[in-house]
Amino acid sequence: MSAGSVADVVGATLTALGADHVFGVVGSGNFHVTNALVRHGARFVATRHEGGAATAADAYARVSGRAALVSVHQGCGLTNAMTGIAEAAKSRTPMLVLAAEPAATALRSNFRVDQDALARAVGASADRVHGAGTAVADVTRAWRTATGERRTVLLNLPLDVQAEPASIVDPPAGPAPHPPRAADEAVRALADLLATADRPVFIAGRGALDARTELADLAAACGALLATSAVAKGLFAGNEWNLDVSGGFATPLAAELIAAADVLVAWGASLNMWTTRHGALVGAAATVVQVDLDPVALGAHHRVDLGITGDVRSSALAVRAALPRTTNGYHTPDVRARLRTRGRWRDVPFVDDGDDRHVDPRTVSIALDDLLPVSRVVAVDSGNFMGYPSMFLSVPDRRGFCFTQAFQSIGLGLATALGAALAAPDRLPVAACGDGGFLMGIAELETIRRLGLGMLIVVYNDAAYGAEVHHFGPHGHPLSTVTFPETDLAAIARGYGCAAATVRGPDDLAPVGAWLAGPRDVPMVIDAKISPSRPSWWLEEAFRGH
Ligand SMILES: Cc1ncc(C[n+]2csc(CCOP(=O)(O)OP(=O)(O)O)c2C)c(N)n1
Ligand SMILES: [Mg+2]
Repeated sequence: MSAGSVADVVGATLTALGADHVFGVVGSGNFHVTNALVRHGARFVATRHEGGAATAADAYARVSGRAALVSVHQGCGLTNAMTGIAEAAKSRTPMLVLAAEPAATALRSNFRVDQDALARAVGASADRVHGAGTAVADVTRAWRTATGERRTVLLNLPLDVQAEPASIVDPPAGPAPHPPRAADEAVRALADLLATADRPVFIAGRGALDARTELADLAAACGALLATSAVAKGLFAGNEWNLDVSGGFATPLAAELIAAADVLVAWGASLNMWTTRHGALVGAAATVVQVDLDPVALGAHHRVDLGITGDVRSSALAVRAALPRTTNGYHTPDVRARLRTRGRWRDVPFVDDGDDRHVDPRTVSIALDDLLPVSRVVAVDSGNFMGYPSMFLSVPDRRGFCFTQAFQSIGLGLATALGAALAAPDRLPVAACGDGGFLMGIAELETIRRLGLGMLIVVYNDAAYGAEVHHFGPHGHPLSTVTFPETDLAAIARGYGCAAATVRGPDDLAPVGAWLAGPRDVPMVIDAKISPSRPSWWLEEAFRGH
């Protein structure tokens, strides 16, 4: 036990609970608590915008599997972070946002906003450190809500409370809760279904990220093909029965095989409009099963014939043990041969759209896929371009892809790649952005450069909000609000101290090869001037959902 202020206690307690990274922008209100975290061993990453801090923390948590912290100033620090907090909350990212708060008595403070209401409005929960006597318990409760319930939690730190003298004590040891396994009848029902299925397909989502082995073993025993939702891309990489992503990014072959399934099992996946292409990937006669920890998730987006509440890993193990017999199901020589020859997007022939001023976005993506080391983590911003990196850049495993798109916000790509890079320092971080998203989030280019991260940033530059151009252009609407003059992003990147290249054809990627071969102590930005003529079918899905 040692003495300090409540701010010290917050820092000491969080690091004792396991927090190791904190992202933020420091002002007077969160100065002491951030320094306390650093003093107790956490790494502080100073971003240039609180929105970047929240998104980088979210991505760090997703790729590392450990809860992350955000530290912001009262009022405006928090409002700046709100988009990233909304994304994290929608994605059930375990994240704790430490926000200073005006004292309850400071009614006229410039910084006063209803911070609790802000958090709740975007699906995060709100809590508070109430005083010196409860500080350890308050922090521990917020941390457990974030990690145990996979919630994004705002922890308000009133300025007067932070300054109170308090004692640092160890947080109480928590119980180690056992994840709930599916009920025996449900396990038997699913085992019987799979034992008689001719064409079973599994779609694994965020809730299945720790269950690759168990799901692959079960799939081997019942002949199931393996697909994922977009956020879980990479989970089954290397498995010969992997279909990759189900939904808008699915290859024609994957879409055909999924739509022909007679039993479709969603494991920790919500079967939303993206994953099912508005239901088009689910055959009318298919028996649909959903396994999810959260009973409220069952059937929330799509018809479900058998809904099972349970943790994916233990449920998959139990179903495997209960299988009355093993079958080949969908694992036929014909399917194997087709997957080998047409299993990837790059196997699908296309006519190159490029000209002497523009590169086809598919061509540049495929060229990069060949050039970049396999050990990579790919982060993708939002926009018309987003399918190209998601479909043409392969990823080695589930930690190789970070997709912060639950809120469909543009501008999160760079910060996502920042958090992912810190969580996977052994890999090449790749940020894929549109020109709009890149310029919106560009504050973090300075952070990435300052930290010396060897990140490759690929900007699919069509000098436009291409999503809007392609959506409204064909109907004859004026487009001057969504088109821009050409911007020399390579020159801007060099101004930040980055390496850079302007790419109008695959040959212009030569400097990337040189950069890859070097020390990679500065990031590299590729300004890929892409052919703008092509609308993307995955975005049409989005507009149908509006
Ligand atoms: C924060 C936010 N503002 C606006 C939008 C609407 N929006 C969706 S895509 C898009 C254009 C993005 O442009 P860019 O990053 O260049 O990608 P492109 O569509 O051109 O490929 C916009 C403005 C959004 N999704 N998020
Ligand atoms: Mg654009």
